[in-house]
Amino acid sequence: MGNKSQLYMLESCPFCWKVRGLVEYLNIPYDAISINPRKAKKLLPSAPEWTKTPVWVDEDTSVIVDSTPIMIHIDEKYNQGNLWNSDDIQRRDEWKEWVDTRLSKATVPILYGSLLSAFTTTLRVSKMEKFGFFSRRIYAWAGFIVMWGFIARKRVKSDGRKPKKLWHDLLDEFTQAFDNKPFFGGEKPDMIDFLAYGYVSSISPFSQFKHIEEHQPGISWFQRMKNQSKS
Ligand SMILES: N[C@@H](CCC(=O)N[C@@H](CS)C(=O)NCC(=O)O)C(=O)O
Repeated sequence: MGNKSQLYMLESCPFCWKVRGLVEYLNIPYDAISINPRKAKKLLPSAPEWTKTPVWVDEDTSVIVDSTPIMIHIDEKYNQGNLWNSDDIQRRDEWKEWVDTRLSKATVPILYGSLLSAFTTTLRVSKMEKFGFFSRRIYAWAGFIVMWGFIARKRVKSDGRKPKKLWHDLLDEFTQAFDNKPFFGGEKPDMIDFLAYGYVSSISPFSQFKHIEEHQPGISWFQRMKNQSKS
């Protein structure tokens, strides 16, 4: 018997949600290893060169890092590259870039963009992650100041839009690229759908997801993606 693949991850990490959505859709057996965020540098098999989550350890023990390359690897190895292959490489590559820069940068503003949302998010994250006894409490009570004050506030200010408006604009742009089909990939989702699905689903444990639910074409696509994973 070969080894089972492993995903080193954090529960609240959007990049980990990307990989999880894909492996669940493809029904690949794997062990999810949630790490203590403060111990990533010690616990990740890719450290010290790469100390970010997710890290994928394949059944043949090769270590792959960075969410999109991990997903392309998994698709190639377990799914004959069916999701990443495309008749229009230029469209695919442009949208990969768009999703991994525009959507990836929009998760922090919606989760931490005001003092209140930063507070509720940090409290929830402190419960989701495998912190130690003291660091859980420190994170819950001090983390929101850091996330809001040093990271999110600057991003919201430089964008100029309220986080909800930002997300609605992005979801407009994304769903309009479907050309009246149910998915970016057409009748079936492709890799671009899964990259985007990861970022959107990472917001789903938080109350701010209500802003996403108010975007009709966006949430309809999200539900279709969710149903795909179940079938
Ligand atoms: N480009 C990477 C980004 C991964 C990333 O930034 N992960 C965060 C957690 S959500 C992290 O590990 N941050 C710790 C650090 O930057 O040292 C990917 O797509 O996997």
